[in-house]
Amino acid sequence: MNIIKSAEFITSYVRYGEPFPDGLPEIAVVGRSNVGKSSFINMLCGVRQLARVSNTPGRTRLINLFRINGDEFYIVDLPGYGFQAGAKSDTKDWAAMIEGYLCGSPELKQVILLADIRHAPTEQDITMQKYLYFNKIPYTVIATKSDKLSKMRIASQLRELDNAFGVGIDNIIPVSNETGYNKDKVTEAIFSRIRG
Ligand SMILES: Nc1nc2c(ncn2[C@@H]2O[C@H](COP(=O)(O)OP(=O)(O)O)[C@@H](O)[C@H]2O)c(=O)[nH]1
Ligand SMILES: [Mg+2]
Repeated sequence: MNIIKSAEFITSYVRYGEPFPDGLPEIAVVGRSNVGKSSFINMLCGVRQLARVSNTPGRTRLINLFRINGDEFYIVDLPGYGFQAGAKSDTKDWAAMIEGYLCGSPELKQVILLADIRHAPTEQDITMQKYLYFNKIPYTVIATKSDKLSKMRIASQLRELDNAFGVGIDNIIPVSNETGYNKDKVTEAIFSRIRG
């Protein structure tokens, strides 16, 4: 059965230096600050406070590692981008850290790129998507906060996101981290990468 039965916070890293222990497959979550990364991980794992849901954007500048189903795979929570309060050098450090991980990890199976369904993607979202595409890193676009829109608005915003990302509308999954909408679909997508 493709189901997340247990999830455990392992540790945080200031930078990606060497591969994570045990060589488990990895699923990484990226997106701008406040898009709902922590909430998404909590929703997916069914644990309310697993990843700290922060109300202060930009606070989480660490790579957080979660181990799923005992020793089946890792979820890697990458620091969010797009927070302007930091110094320029912070942005550079951030890029080096993320790129170091995305191109350096031998076990990375899939990146989950989160976008807020209510807004057009930012320049950084597009940069990230292109980076994944050109580096041939498998990725899925997931649109958070769908509970804030009507069914009709969800459909039109998905078209909008597809226009910007160009991944095909069927490849963007709308979710709600509040209600758990499409949790099954996302879980399937993850397990098909881990076990497929
Ligand atoms: N309504 C709604 N709020 C959400 C959803 N996902 C996240 N949020 C809220 O958005 C804010 C930022 O979420 P967080 O998970 O900390 O984002 P992160 O910075 O990407 O880790 C919090 O106030 C969350 O409660 C969602 O799917 N629906
Ligand atoms: Mg977070």
